[in-house]
Amino acid sequence: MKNLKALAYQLREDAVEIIAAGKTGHIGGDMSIMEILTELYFEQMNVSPENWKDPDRDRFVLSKGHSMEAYYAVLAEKGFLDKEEVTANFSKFGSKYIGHPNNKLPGIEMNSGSLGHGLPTCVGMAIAGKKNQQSYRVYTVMGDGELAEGSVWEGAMAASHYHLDNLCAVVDRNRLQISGTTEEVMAQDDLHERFRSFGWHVIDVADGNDIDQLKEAFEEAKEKKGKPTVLIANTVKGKGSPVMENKAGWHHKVPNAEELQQIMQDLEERKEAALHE
Ligand SMILES: Cc1ncc(C[n+]2csc(CCOP(=O)(O)OP(=O)(O)O)c2C)c(N)n1
Repeated sequence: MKNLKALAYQLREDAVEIIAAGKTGHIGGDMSIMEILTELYFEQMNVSPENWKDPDRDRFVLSKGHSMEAYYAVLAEKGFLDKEEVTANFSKFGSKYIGHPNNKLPGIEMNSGSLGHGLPTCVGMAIAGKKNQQSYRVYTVMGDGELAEGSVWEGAMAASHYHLDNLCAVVDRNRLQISGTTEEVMAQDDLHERFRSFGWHVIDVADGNDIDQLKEAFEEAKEKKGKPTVLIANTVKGKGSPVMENKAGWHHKVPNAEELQQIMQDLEERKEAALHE
Protein backbone atom coordinates (compact mmCIF):
# COMPACT_ATOMS: atom_id res chain seq x y z
CA MET A 1 0.00 0.00 0.00
CA LYS A 2 1.84 3.15 -1.16
CA ASN A 3 -0.71 5.51 0.39
CA LEU A 4 1.25 5.95 3.62
CA LYS A 5 -1.59 7.77 5.42
CA ALA A 6 -3.88 4.81 4.85
CA LEU A 7 -1.08 2.35 5.56
CA ALA A 8 -0.54 3.89 9.00
CA TYR A 9 -4.18 3.12 9.84
CA GLN A 10 -3.89 -0.42 8.46
CA LEU A 11 -0.83 -0.91 10.66
CA ARG A 12 -2.76 0.41 13.67
CA GLU A 13 -5.37 -2.26 13.01
CA ASP A 14 -2.61 -4.89 12.85
CA ALA A 15 -1.12 -3.67 16.14
CA VAL A 16 -4.51 -3.71 17.88
CA GLU A 17 -5.07 -7.28 16.64
CA ILE A 18 -1.71 -8.29 18.11
CA ILE A 19 -2.66 -6.69 21.44
CA ALA A 20 -6.09 -8.31 21.49
CA ALA A 21 -4.60 -11.73 20.73
CA GLY A 22 -1.84 -11.43 23.31
CA LYS A 23 -4.13 -9.76 25.87
CA THR A 24 -1.40 -7.24 26.64
CA GLY A 25 0.36 -4.27 25.07
CA HIS A 26 1.11 -0.56 25.22
CA ILE A 27 -1.69 0.55 22.95
CA GLY A 28 -1.60 4.34 23.55
CA GLY A 29 2.07 4.81 22.64
CA ASP A 30 1.76 2.32 19.75
CA MET A 31 -0.89 4.47 18.16
CA SER A 32 0.97 7.78 18.60
CA ILE A 33 4.10 6.70 16.68
CA MET A 34 2.49 4.92 13.72
CA GLU A 35 3.03 7.69 11.15
CA ILE A 36 6.61 8.19 12.37
CA LEU A 37 7.42 4.48 11.87
CA THR A 38 5.53 4.34 8.58
CA GLU A 39 7.35 7.33 7.10
CA LEU A 40 10.72 6.00 8.31
CA TYR A 41 10.29 2.41 7.10
CA PHE A 42 8.40 3.02 3.87
CA GLU A 43 9.96 6.27 2.67
CA GLN A 44 13.08 7.41 4.49
CA MET A 45 15.25 4.52 5.57
CA ASN A 46 17.37 2.25 3.45
CA VAL A 47 16.65 -0.95 5.34
CA SER A 48 14.83 -4.10 4.26
CA PRO A 49 15.06 -7.89 4.61
CA GLU A 50 17.24 -7.86 1.46
CA ASN A 51 19.94 -5.55 2.87
CA TRP A 52 19.60 -6.46 6.54
CA LYS A 53 23.18 -7.80 6.72
CA ASP A 54 24.60 -4.93 4.67
CA PRO A 55 26.95 -2.79 6.81
CA ASP A 56 25.64 0.29 4.99
CA ARG A 57 21.97 -0.22 5.91
CA ASP A 58 20.35 2.59 7.86
CA ARG A 59 20.00 1.89 11.59
CA PHE A 60 16.85 2.23 13.67
CA VAL A 61 16.34 1.83 17.42
CA LEU A 62 12.93 1.96 19.03
CA SER A 63 14.10 3.55 22.26
CA LYS A 64 10.54 3.63 23.66
CA GLY A 65 10.63 -0.13 23.38
CA HIS A 66 7.25 -0.64 25.03
CA SER A 67 5.64 0.37 21.70
CA MET A 68 6.59 -3.02 20.33
CA GLU A 69 3.21 -3.96 18.91
CA ALA A 70 3.41 -0.99 16.52
CA TYR A 71 6.92 -2.09 15.59
CA TYR A 72 5.79 -5.71 15.00
CA ALA A 73 3.10 -4.46 12.62
CA VAL A 74 5.67 -2.41 10.68
CA LEU A 75 8.34 -5.14 10.60
CA ALA A 76 5.75 -7.64 9.34
CA GLU A 77 4.54 -5.25 6.62
CA LYS A 78 8.16 -4.68 5.63
CA GLY A 79 8.66 -8.43 5.22
CA PHE A 80 10.94 -9.06 8.20
CA LEU A 81 8.35 -11.06 10.16
CA ASP A 82 5.18 -13.03 9.51
CA LYS A 83 2.14 -11.14 10.81
CA GLU A 84 0.02 -14.23 11.51
CA GLU A 85 2.87 -15.92 13.39
CA VAL A 86 3.52 -12.81 15.48
CA THR A 87 -0.18 -12.37 16.28
CA ALA A 88 -0.67 -16.03 17.22
CA ASN A 89 2.35 -16.11 19.51
CA PHE A 90 2.68 -12.59 20.90
CA SER A 91 3.51 -12.64 24.59
CA LYS A 92 2.78 -16.36 24.96
CA PHE A 93 4.97 -18.31 27.40
CA GLY A 94 8.26 -19.22 25.72
CA SER A 95 7.54 -17.12 22.60
CA LYS A 96 10.27 -15.09 20.93
CA TYR A 97 7.65 -12.42 20.17
CA ILE A 98 7.94 -10.67 23.50
CA GLY A 99 6.59 -7.28 24.57
CA HIS A 100 9.78 -5.31 23.84
CA PRO A 101 12.35 -5.31 21.00
CA ASN A 102 14.39 -8.50 20.87
CA ASN A 103 17.44 -8.36 18.60
CA LYS A 104 17.31 -12.11 17.97
CA LEU A 105 14.52 -11.22 15.51
CA PRO A 106 15.33 -10.01 11.99
CA GLY A 107 14.97 -6.27 11.56
CA ILE A 108 15.73 -5.37 15.18
CA GLU A 109 19.13 -3.78 15.88
CA MET A 110 18.98 -3.60 19.64
CA ASN A 111 17.08 -4.85 22.67
CA SER A 112 15.25 -1.96 24.31
CA GLY A 113 12.47 -1.27 26.75
CA SER A 114 14.54 -0.07 29.64
CA LEU A 115 14.00 3.58 28.78
CA GLY A 116 16.87 5.97 28.13
CA HIS A 117 19.27 3.63 26.32
CA GLY A 118 18.33 4.09 22.68
CA LEU A 119 19.86 7.51 22.08
CA PRO A 120 23.26 6.79 23.72
CA THR A 121 23.54 3.55 21.73
CA CYS A 122 22.63 5.38 18.53
CA VAL A 123 25.39 7.88 19.30
CA GLY A 124 27.82 4.95 19.27
CA MET A 125 26.40 3.68 15.97
CA ALA A 126 26.67 7.16 14.45
CA ILE A 127 30.27 7.62 15.63
CA ALA A 128 31.15 4.21 14.15
CA GLY A 129 29.58 5.25 10.85
CA LYS A 130 31.69 8.41 10.75
CA LYS A 131 34.90 6.67 11.72
CA ASN A 132 34.40 3.94 9.12
CA GLN A 133 33.36 6.50 6.49
CA GLN A 134 30.02 4.77 5.95
CA SER A 135 27.04 6.65 4.61
CA TYR A 136 24.28 5.10 6.73
CA ARG A 137 22.01 7.21 8.88
CA VAL A 138 20.89 6.41 12.42
CA TYR A 139 17.34 6.99 13.69
CA THR A 140 15.73 6.58 17.06
CA VAL A 141 12.26 7.22 18.47
CA MET A 142 12.00 8.26 22.12
CA GLY A 143 9.01 8.97 24.31
CA ASP A 144 8.64 12.36 25.97
CA GLY A 145 8.28 10.65 29.36
CA GLU A 146 11.47 8.77 28.53
CA LEU A 147 13.37 12.08 28.49
CA ALA A 148 13.35 12.00 32.30
CA GLU A 149 16.16 9.42 32.05
CA GLY A 150 19.56 11.05 32.59
CA SER A 151 21.30 8.87 30.00
CA VAL A 152 19.26 10.61 27.27
CA TRP A 153 21.01 13.88 28.06
CA GLU A 154 24.46 12.30 28.27
CA GLY A 155 23.77 10.93 24.78
CA ALA A 156 22.48 14.29 23.59
CA MET A 157 25.63 16.00 24.85
CA ALA A 158 27.92 13.49 23.10
CA ALA A 159 25.95 13.68 19.84
CA SER A 160 26.61 17.38 19.41
CA HIS A 161 30.18 17.13 20.70
CA TYR A 162 30.94 14.64 17.89
CA HIS A 163 28.93 16.63 15.30
CA LEU A 164 26.75 13.62 14.49
CA ASP A 165 24.78 14.91 11.54
CA ASN A 166 24.14 11.28 10.56
CA LEU A 167 21.91 10.95 13.65
CA CYS A 168 18.25 11.91 13.78
CA ALA A 169 16.17 11.45 16.92
CA VAL A 170 12.40 11.76 17.11
CA VAL A 171 10.59 12.66 20.31
CA ASP A 172 7.05 11.30 20.36
CA ARG A 173 5.64 14.38 22.08
CA ASN A 174 2.24 12.98 23.05
CA ARG A 175 2.41 14.78 26.43
CA LEU A 176 1.33 11.71 28.38
CA GLN A 177 3.40 9.10 30.09
CA ILE A 178 2.53 6.11 32.27
CA SER A 179 0.63 7.82 35.07
CA GLY A 180 -0.42 11.23 33.78
CA THR A 181 0.78 14.21 31.79
CA THR A 182 4.49 14.73 31.35
CA GLU A 183 4.08 18.22 32.74
CA GLU A 184 2.70 16.78 36.01
CA VAL A 185 5.03 13.81 36.32
CA MET A 186 8.29 15.37 35.06
CA ALA A 187 7.96 18.63 33.17
CA GLN A 188 9.71 18.81 29.78
CA ASP A 189 9.03 22.28 28.40
CA ASP A 190 10.74 24.15 26.91
CA LEU A 191 11.86 20.97 25.17
CA HIS A 192 13.01 22.74 22.02
CA GLU A 193 15.29 25.06 24.00
CA ARG A 194 16.66 22.13 25.99
CA PHE A 195 17.78 20.31 22.85
CA ARG A 196 19.06 23.54 21.29
CA SER A 197 21.16 24.23 24.37
CA PHE A 198 22.62 20.73 23.96
CA GLY A 199 23.76 21.73 20.46
CA TRP A 200 21.04 20.07 18.38
CA HIS A 201 19.20 21.23 15.29
CA VAL A 202 15.55 21.18 16.39
CA ILE A 203 12.57 20.76 14.08
CA ASP A 204 9.08 21.16 15.44
CA VAL A 205 6.59 18.90 13.68
CA ALA A 206 3.30 20.63 14.45
CA ASP A 207 1.32 17.47 13.73
CA GLY A 208 3.48 14.42 14.29
CA ASN A 209 0.68 12.20 12.98
CA ASP A 210 0.86 13.90 9.58
CA ILE A 211 2.91 11.98 7.02
CA ASP A 212 3.58 15.06 4.85
CA GLN A 213 4.94 17.11 7.76
CA LEU A 214 7.13 14.22 8.88
CA LYS A 215 8.49 13.74 5.38
CA GLU A 216 9.46 17.40 5.17
CA ALA A 217 11.14 17.26 8.57
CA PHE A 218 13.15 14.11 7.80
CA GLU A 219 14.29 15.65 4.51
CA GLU A 220 15.43 18.79 6.33
CA ALA A 221 17.31 16.62 8.85
CA LYS A 222 19.23 14.92 6.02
CA GLU A 223 20.40 18.31 4.75
CA LYS A 224 21.56 19.62 8.13
CA LYS A 225 25.34 19.40 8.45
CA GLY A 226 27.57 19.53 11.53
CA LYS A 227 25.01 18.71 14.21
CA PRO A 228 22.44 16.07 15.08
CA THR A 229 18.76 16.75 14.46
CA VAL A 230 15.79 16.09 16.69
CA LEU A 231 12.19 16.14 15.51
CA ILE A 232 9.78 17.16 18.25
CA ALA A 233 6.72 15.42 16.85
CA ASN A 234 3.51 16.59 18.47
CA THR A 235 1.39 13.46 18.43
CA VAL A 236 -1.78 12.14 20.04
CA LYS A 237 -1.51 9.19 22.37
CA GLY A 238 -4.08 6.58 21.36
CA LYS A 239 -4.41 8.22 17.91
CA GLY A 240 -7.06 6.60 15.75
CA SER A 241 -10.10 6.28 17.99
CA PRO A 242 -11.83 8.65 20.44
CA VAL A 243 -12.13 5.63 22.76
CA MET A 244 -8.47 6.00 23.66
CA GLU A 245 -7.18 9.32 22.27
CA ASN A 246 -5.41 11.50 24.84
CA LYS A 247 -6.35 9.26 27.76
CA ALA A 248 -3.53 8.33 30.13
CA GLY A 249 -5.43 5.22 31.22
CA TRP A 250 -4.83 3.74 27.76
CA HIS A 251 -1.04 3.60 28.22
CA HIS A 252 -1.22 -0.15 28.84
CA LYS A 253 -4.83 -1.21 28.52
CA VAL A 254 -6.38 -4.07 26.61
CA PRO A 255 -9.71 -3.15 25.03
CA ASN A 256 -12.73 -5.19 26.05
CA ALA A 257 -14.92 -6.69 23.31
CA GLU A 258 -17.08 -3.61 22.93
CA GLU A 259 -14.13 -1.19 22.93
CA LEU A 260 -12.28 -3.40 20.47
CA GLN A 261 -15.15 -3.34 18.03
CA GLN A 262 -15.42 0.45 18.26
CA ILE A 263 -11.67 0.99 17.91
CA MET A 264 -11.45 -1.25 14.83
CA GLN A 265 -14.42 0.51 13.27
CA ASP A 266 -12.87 3.94 13.90
CA LEU A 267 -9.53 2.84 12.46
CA GLU A 268 -11.20 1.37 9.39
CA GLU A 269 -13.15 4.59 8.81
CA ARG A 270 -10.00 6.71 9.04
CA LYS A 271 -8.17 4.34 6.72
CA GLU A 272 -10.98 4.59 4.16
CA ALA A 273 -10.98 8.38 4.48
CA ALA A 274 -7.23 8.45 3.88
CA LEU A 275 -7.61 6.21 0.83
CA HIS A 276 -10.13 8.62 -0.71
CA GLU A 277 -8.43 11.87 0.33
C1 LIG B 1 14.19 2.75 32.92
C2 LIG B 1 12.70 2.54 32.89
N1 LIG B 1 11.95 3.07 33.88
C3 LIG B 1 10.61 2.88 33.88
C4 LIG B 1 10.00 2.13 32.90
C5 LIG B 1 8.51 1.89 32.94
N2 LIG B 1 7.79 2.59 31.90
C6 LIG B 1 7.37 1.96 30.80
S1 LIG B 1 6.59 2.97 29.73
C7 LIG B 1 6.79 4.30 30.79
C8 LIG B 1 6.26 5.67 30.42
C9 LIG B 1 7.04 6.25 29.33
O1 LIG B 1 6.42 7.41 28.88
P1 LIG B 1 6.69 7.89 27.42
O2 LIG B 1 8.13 7.78 27.13
O3 LIG B 1 6.07 9.24 27.26
O4 LIG B 1 5.95 6.79 26.55
P2 LIG B 1 4.59 6.92 25.72
O5 LIG B 1 3.66 7.80 26.47
O6 LIG B 1 4.96 7.53 24.43
O7 LIG B 1 4.10 5.52 25.57
C10 LIG B 1 7.47 3.93 31.92
C11 LIG B 1 7.80 4.85 33.03
C12 LIG B 1 10.83 1.59 31.88
N3 LIG B 1 10.35 0.89 30.87
N4 LIG B 1 12.17 1.82 31.89
